[in-house]
Amino acid sequence: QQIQLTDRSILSALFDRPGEPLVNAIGNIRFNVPPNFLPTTYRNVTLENRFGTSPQVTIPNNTIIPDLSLPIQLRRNEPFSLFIPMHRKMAARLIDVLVGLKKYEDFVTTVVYCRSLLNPLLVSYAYSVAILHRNDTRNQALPNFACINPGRFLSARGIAKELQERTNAPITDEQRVRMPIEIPMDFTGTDLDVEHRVAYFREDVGINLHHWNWHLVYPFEGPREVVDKDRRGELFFYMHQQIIARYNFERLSNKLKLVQRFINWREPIPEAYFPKLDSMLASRVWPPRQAFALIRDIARPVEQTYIDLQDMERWRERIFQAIHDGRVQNVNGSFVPLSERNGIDILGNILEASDLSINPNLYGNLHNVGHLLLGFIHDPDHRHLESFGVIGDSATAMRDPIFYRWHAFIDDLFQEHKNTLPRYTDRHLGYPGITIKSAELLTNGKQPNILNTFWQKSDLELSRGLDFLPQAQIFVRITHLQYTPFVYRIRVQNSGKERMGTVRIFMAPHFDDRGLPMRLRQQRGLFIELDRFLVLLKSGDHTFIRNSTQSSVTIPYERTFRNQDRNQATSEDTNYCGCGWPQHMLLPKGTPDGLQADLFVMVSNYADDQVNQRSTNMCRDASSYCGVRGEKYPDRRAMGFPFDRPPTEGVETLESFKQLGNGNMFSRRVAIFHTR
Ligand code: CUO
Repeated sequence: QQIQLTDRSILSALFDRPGEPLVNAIGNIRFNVPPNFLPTTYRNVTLENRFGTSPQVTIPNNTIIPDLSLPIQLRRNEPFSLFIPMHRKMAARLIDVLVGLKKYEDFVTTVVYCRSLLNPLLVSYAYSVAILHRNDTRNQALPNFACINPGRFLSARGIAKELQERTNAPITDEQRVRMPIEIPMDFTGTDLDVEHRVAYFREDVGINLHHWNWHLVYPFEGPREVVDKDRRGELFFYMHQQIIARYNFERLSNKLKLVQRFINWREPIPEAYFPKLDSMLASRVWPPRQAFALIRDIARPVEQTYIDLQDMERWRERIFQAIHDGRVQNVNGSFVPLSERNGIDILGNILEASDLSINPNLYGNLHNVGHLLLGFIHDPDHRHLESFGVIGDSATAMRDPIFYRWHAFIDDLFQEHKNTLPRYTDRHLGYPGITIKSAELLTNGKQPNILNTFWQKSDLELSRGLDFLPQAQIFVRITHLQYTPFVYRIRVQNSGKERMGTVRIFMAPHFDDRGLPMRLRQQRGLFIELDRFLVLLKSGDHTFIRNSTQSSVTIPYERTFRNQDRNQATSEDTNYCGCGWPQHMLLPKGTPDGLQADLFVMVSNYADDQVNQRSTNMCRDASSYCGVRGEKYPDRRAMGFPFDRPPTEGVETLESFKQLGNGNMFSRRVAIFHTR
């Protein structure tokens, strides 16, 4: 059966089994391609009979492929990282080509060509970015990346070995692949390493998927229309700030100290990390980092990467200077103020750095290069022929404790800027006439304001990602944190006329790592956003009920653990958007005797929140951390409002903070219980 190039199933098939050659019928489609599309080894191979019944697509012999001479230089079995400047250029070029192709058919044929001849990690990245950003493909489903590239999320070699062993077991083929392969929770370490207590968070598949997807939606390189999104620099700040806040909440749930910023770059790093991941694509084991490793200058001819720690120190000084001056210098030498409105956005692009950096020569590439220095800590001059560690790839970076220490340092720079801004007053915080009478958290049949977490097992189906294994379904079973869904019940009084309000819900730990109640100055950095939504406020009293599963920071559970069997694809696939915090990780773990936390609810004045735009996008359920694809960020306030700035002089506690405004802010103590 012949299918047309325009057949949508081709887009999805091209993600499958990225390490297998085209002649193997990828994603059950046979690709009949011109000889120049194939590596020399396969040029004379005819399509095998075993794929005889699969649909076939033919790519004409005279197909013209755009100039890919740069990205094709990355060999197929080499690791790929966006943090390596040379790789970054290759990716930018490939994205440029794929997004720039006007005709849909040309796009597809070019991807088929890339799929066959270019580095599969580079291709799956650039191809995903292109799908998200082309007008003719932006509604196409992106597959769950953990399912097509399990090596970066799970121990893939362990899975392959387990399957192999089962080949000789006295069970049927059907049973063999259907029996889920259980991945133990503690597969990377023991609690002898205190940091391992929060490994379940760092190694969570959903959290790592969120981070990978976020960086796909907000690439820092590529054509202008791909990079230049509304408030992308600010979102870089906010999304990562929230990761640190959430991680700290998790640490307090496990009796660990708060994250220590990584500021003294010339001191050994006590935290070790042994990822136990292996990339089947790049045929390597991800290198570990020993305890007390030291970062050194990088000089690696293989990636043409040369970085001195001194450069980093200079960039840091210049950025601090600019923050304290309240202005940055652009390439023409003129000054641009770091204003209340968009200073944080300018700074985000400078720090990351993205292509939008106002002056890359002056301010460098601090955050990205940090990932690189840490990633090559075990082999800075390539004498051992080793590649980067997990911190060097956005799909794996969050597994390593150093990720949080590095980002806590980056966040500290952003806070340095926030400290220079005027404090919020009644005028910003209040909503005259609107009073919150009460706010409660209700879990079915339980005492109010008590939340519960527990361990849950879920399955992922990996047949699309395990190269050269049988085409049957393969399930792995993983154990992850989960919470019992709850509702917010919020009573609001409107003593004026009908209007709109934005409900903002946050939560923070009540006690610090010494067991003392937190001052707001410290606590404000630990507030995690739980939800944000609009309400219509008619005159009088209202009770709003909102489900925790509706949260504006999360994507539904099914998007993390969705069955990836192509035959069971649902219509939800067509507007699948992967960016968003996983629903199962909405709450921190808590403790067996109940972790004390402060719930904060605010109704802010919609007149100050409103963004004028007509919204059509279906892909908006995680807008707090991910924005809305193709639209402006749907909230005009500074991200993290009202906790993004330090409180005014004299306001020391959350209690006194909520006295500002006019009763439109509310807080109460809640507790999170964890059951084993
Ligand atoms: Cu997301 Cu450092 O930016 O990993």
